Amino acid sequence: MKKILFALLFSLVLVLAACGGDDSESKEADTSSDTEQSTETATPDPNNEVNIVASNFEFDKDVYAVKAGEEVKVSLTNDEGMHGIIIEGLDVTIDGEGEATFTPTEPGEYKILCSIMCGEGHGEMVSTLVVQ
Ligand SMILES: [Cu+2]
Repeated sequence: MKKILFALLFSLVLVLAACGGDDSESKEADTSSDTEQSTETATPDPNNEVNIVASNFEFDKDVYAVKAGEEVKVSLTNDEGMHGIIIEGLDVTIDGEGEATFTPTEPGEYKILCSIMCGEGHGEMVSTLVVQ
């Protein structure tokens, strides 16, 4: 009889331990999303040769930076799927893979969006071009 009681207690401990494990997993997921947000705000050094690589459904960087008053060459490569770019406010469009050149004059932040309806994640394809 004692053996059965011990077995019951032991299985109860196992169930409690399993619940505790689930809690710590969800906490880990929260902290990883925090670190993602902090990298989004960092602005890289300006480079007027911008190579953007698109995949399903994001561009390879959250922020690209260029210098104002100098010619900028943007190229787009599709690593996965079929995407294009529109840079809002700068009249720059690349549909599919290709290049475009332009000279930004106004410093500021411009949105880079996907120009091709590529699927479910299309609306999430947003990056920023910082003109310094
Ligand atoms: Cu798209």
